[in-house]
Amino acid sequence: VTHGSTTAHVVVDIIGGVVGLGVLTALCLLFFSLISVYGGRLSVAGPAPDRGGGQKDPAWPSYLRRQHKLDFAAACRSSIRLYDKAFKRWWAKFPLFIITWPVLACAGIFLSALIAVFYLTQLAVWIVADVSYWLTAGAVRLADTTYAQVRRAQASCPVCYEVMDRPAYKCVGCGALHRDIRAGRLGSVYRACACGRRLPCGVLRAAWQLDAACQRCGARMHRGAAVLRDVRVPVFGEPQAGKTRLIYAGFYDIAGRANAHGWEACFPDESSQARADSGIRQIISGQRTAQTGWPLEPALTCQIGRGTKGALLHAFDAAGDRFRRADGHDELRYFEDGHTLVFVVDPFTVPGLRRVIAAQPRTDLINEYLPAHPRNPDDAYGEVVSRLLSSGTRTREQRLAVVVSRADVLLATGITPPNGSERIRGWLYDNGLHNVVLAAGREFKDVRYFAVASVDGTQAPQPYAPAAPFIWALSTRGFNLLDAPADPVQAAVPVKEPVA
Ligand SMILES: Nc1nc2c(ncn2[C@@H]2O[C@H](COP(=O)(O)OP(=O)(O)O)[C@@H](O)[C@H]2O)c(=O)[nH]1
Ligand SMILES: [Mg+2]
Ligand SMILES: [Zn+2]
Ligand SMILES: [Zn+2]
Repeated sequence: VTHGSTTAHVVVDIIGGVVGLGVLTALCLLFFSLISVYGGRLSVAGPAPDRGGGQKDPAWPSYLRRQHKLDFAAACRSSIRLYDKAFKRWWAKFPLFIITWPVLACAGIFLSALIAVFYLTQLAVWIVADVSYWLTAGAVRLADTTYAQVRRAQASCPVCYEVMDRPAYKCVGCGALHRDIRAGRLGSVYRACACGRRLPCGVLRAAWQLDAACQRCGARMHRGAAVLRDVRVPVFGEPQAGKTRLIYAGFYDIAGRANAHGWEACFPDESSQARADSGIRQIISGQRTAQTGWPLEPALTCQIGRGTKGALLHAFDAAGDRFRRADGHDELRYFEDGHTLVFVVDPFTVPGLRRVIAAQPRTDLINEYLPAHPRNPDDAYGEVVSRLLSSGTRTREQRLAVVVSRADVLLATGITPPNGSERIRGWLYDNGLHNVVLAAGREFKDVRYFAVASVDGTQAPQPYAPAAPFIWALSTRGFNLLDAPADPVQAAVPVKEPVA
């Protein structure tokens, strides 16, 4: 107190000192508690990991959902605890409390004020952050939903044939399954797995960055499943009709055409790759395809193109003998979700053709291909389709490709299969396949007829390319492999008058 100062000045100075001290104390307490909360996260003992009631995915909900509230409460609690402790120190006891308690009381007021300011600030931050969180999450979700709707995107399990809107995804860190990877309360752009690993949100990104697993059986699914177009083609027909060979030759042909048009084509899983390798080797070398039954699982899958422009083409070989087993119900599962069913007809079992060929002088070729006791394909068709219908398959929503195999052998015996769906249909009808022709038109949404030679696509006699039924199946799902005008797909070109 300098000379000349008045009593009023002294009072002001004392009040100023006390207030300043209080502010400093409160600030220190607050900073200390903040550091203890956020620095080590040690004092956040209370807040347990919030899995977000009802959420099955092993991920932490976004910080903005609940954790921020818990952290705020913890910060307040620890600063109040520190403040409380101050009253138990020696300098707060008799007789010093006469000085320290007023100081502490002031500090308490400032502490409350600071907590209030802190609350308002974090509330404002939270509101802004939450709004932008939901805007981002909404955008990511919308992109997913729009894509799925527009592209009718689905994913199918190569092992159990389950078809799902989106697969589950495995965490890169701990392998835990995330069943709903879409943006939501667990994350907008990224989510944190329970193990701490950051995973992308939304199918459009997860499909390429994470390993997909079947929602039903957990089997590994193809990379890009649910973003790539999923085209499912069950192939059925009598034993020896030519199903297996059609699939190999067709896929080989598809891959060749894809490459010629600048698409990449591959067999995206080991099992498909291994079987395609041996199957295609037989096609190229012109050998007969092995008689061994093709194990039903998994499907043979070919990927054409990449990213959002690509497609996965799955062919299911429904070995004929399995069909007749009474207990074979589960083996028909993949028919239910098939887009285009392929019914393979051995022309040497078609009554009319058979009569013509049998009347010819015997050659080795005829001896080899003319079965002694053929079953009429009409019966095979009826058996399968009635079973499908009785098991609840909605065939009216599916397409059917009726494929006459062995066009190359027919040509060698002097019979030229007609060209074009309508003509093949008439030809089969005239040769005794009334049931197939009439029933198929009633039972399926759309029926196309093909004649194919299941041989190396580059050597297939035109227009009997084995890829044709698959190209049609792809095109009905919006994937057009061939844009070239001179495309040899029989079904895709309108029926023209025969060239003289
Ligand atoms: N030349 C020729 N042979 C075929 C054709 N389709 C099938 N085969 C042969 O017919 C036999 C039975 O074919 P496969 O595909 O195993 O019949 P699946 O029992 O229906 O699977 C095999 O020896 C094949 O090589 C074809 O289009 N042309
Ligand atoms: Mg077979
Ligand atoms: Zn994890
Ligand atoms: Zn599965």
